[in-house]
Amino acid sequence: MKEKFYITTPIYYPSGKWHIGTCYTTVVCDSIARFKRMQGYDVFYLTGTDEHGQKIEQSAKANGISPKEWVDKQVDSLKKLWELFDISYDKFIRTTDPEHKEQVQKIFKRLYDKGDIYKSEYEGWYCVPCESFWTKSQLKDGKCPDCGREVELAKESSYFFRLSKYADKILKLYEDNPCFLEPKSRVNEMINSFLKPGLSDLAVSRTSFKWGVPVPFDDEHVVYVWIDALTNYITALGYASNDDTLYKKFWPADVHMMAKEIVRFHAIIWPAILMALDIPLPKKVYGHGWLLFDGGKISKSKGNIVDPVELARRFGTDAVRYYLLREVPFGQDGLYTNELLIKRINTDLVNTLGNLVSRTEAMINQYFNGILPAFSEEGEFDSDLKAVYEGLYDKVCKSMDSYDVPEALSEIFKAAARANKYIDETMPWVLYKEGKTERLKTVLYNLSECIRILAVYLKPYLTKSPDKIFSEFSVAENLQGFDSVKKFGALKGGEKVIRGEALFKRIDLEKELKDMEAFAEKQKSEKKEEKAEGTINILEITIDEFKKVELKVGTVTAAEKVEKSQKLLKLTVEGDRMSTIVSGIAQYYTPEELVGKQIVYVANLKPAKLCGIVSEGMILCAEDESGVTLLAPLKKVKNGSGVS
Ligand code: ME8
Repeated sequence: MKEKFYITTPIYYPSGKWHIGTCYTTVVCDSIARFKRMQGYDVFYLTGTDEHGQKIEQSAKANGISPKEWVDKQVDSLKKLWELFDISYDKFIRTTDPEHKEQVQKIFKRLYDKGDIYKSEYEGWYCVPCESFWTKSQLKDGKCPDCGREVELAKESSYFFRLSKYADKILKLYEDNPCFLEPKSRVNEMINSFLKPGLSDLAVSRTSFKWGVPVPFDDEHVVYVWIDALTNYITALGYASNDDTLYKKFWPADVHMMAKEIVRFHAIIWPAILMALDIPLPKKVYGHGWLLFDGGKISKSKGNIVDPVELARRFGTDAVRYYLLREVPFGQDGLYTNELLIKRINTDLVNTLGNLVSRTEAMINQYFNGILPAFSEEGEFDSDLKAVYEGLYDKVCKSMDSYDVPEALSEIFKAAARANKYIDETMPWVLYKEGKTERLKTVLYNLSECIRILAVYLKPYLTKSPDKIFSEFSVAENLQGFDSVKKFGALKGGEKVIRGEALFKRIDLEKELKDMEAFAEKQKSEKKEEKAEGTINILEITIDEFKKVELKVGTVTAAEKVEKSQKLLKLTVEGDRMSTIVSGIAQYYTPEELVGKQIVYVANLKPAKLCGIVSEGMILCAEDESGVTLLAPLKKVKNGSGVS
């Protein structure tokens, strides 16, 4: 029976803004899944989407559609992206799948019945975009430590998971099983930042929004993100369903792969949930680094988006996949820049691989009419070349066993470079000139065999080029797998070799960079326009909502600059009562200009302190590129008149 291998990506939030960073884990996992399949494993590769929560509910509302319609649209676009990048997942789970919802309810009930979930009250600082509660000490300058936005103090009735009970067990898990969490640096981070300070019980339900899996025995609550999301790794296999065949076959997972920001959930909360359910733990949690862009994580919240579809359109999916897999030192952060991408393509794919293939094809066509000669006579440099290729399997497997994809690729490209060196060493054109035909045959045979072997090794990483190579060198199907690469010399000779188009086209760095920059600028301005148009939709409010805003006309009776501020003026406004209003219009009006003027202001705004002054309202202004101008009635009206 085949050995099984179960690998997962995180399930992605259907934000609709997919960027090159989003693709990272999925492409890495895809290459591992493909590699394992080639090794003969029975592989199950799971990915999917995490579709519940307040943020989704809000996005859908802002776009005037139901949450389900919103997520359907986003999931559709994500699936198209995975198709474009040839992602060979075996299942795409959605947390809105009816089966998943039922399974989550069963799991929640099981944990509740066991006493590992209990009801209490939660208070904390809540960041809406991140859907995260933070303790005061976790806040950064009073703001969300993840995205830097405002947080609000929130309190609500909640069900809690007894996470605290599992702290020692998790520590023991790391001790007994040093390979459970990798890279090793993440273990120290978990111990020092979370386990040692002590774990608090975890709020696992919410009443503040409705878009989630209902707690089966309490209508007021929906299951909050982590129990709903993390359990996807077992519900996808049918755990707690009528058919758990896949669960029995594939659980425990061989590896959960994700970026470092969610390691805590996978290396602490997830094992604790599994311990509480009394089921085996995954063999490994791997927290890789981030793909960085302009010094920050490419992140949906921060808006630094690099469009993977556009990159694939320009350079092809093989090139983008290769960049992702090769450039980021595994486990560490890596940088994305247009320049690095182009240089990688030109250096490795064009110079090393592409050149080797096109030179060899050209020589076989020129010297032997496009028919691969058979191996003829052994010569200098051959044994060294063979040794490199025969030693490759162990090296690549060793790297892939530790999921070090860049290292595996580095080994493969070292072998490609060795073959290029062999051309320089043997100088086939000189052999041809000197009529050393037998030696020339061997050299071209050896080069073709190297190319075949390289194509086999590249199959998990590049999904198009290896097939092109096989077809150009007429490589039989039984010579396209790992069985055929451990020993050099499987090609027979006599195969037809055609001169194909270049596998990868050389990119003019400067020209392409300029073009990419111009494109990015254009995209940025189009996005701004879209946003502006979108704002009209997003800000739709009902008449009743509008009526809540009390707009009044008042006269500015006094005005002065606010000390220590360039922008603020303190105004005394006489409406139906006297109000102090601090307004950011000092760049546009002097205090003197304002006194005696009638203006329109919001009279029922919650007072707020600005530079130590309590402001009781807000002046209305119009704003365009030329600056700001106050709004006023066209003729003088009674102070305190309403505006409708
Ligand atoms: O966190 N570099 O979903 P998410 C590398 N739904 N990887 C990146 C990346 C970058 N710049 N940006 C995103 C969630 N990723 C939860 C997960 S799992 C039970 C629930 C990848 O859409 C990386 O794998 O925010 C990261 O962990 C994941 O996207 C986060 O995706």
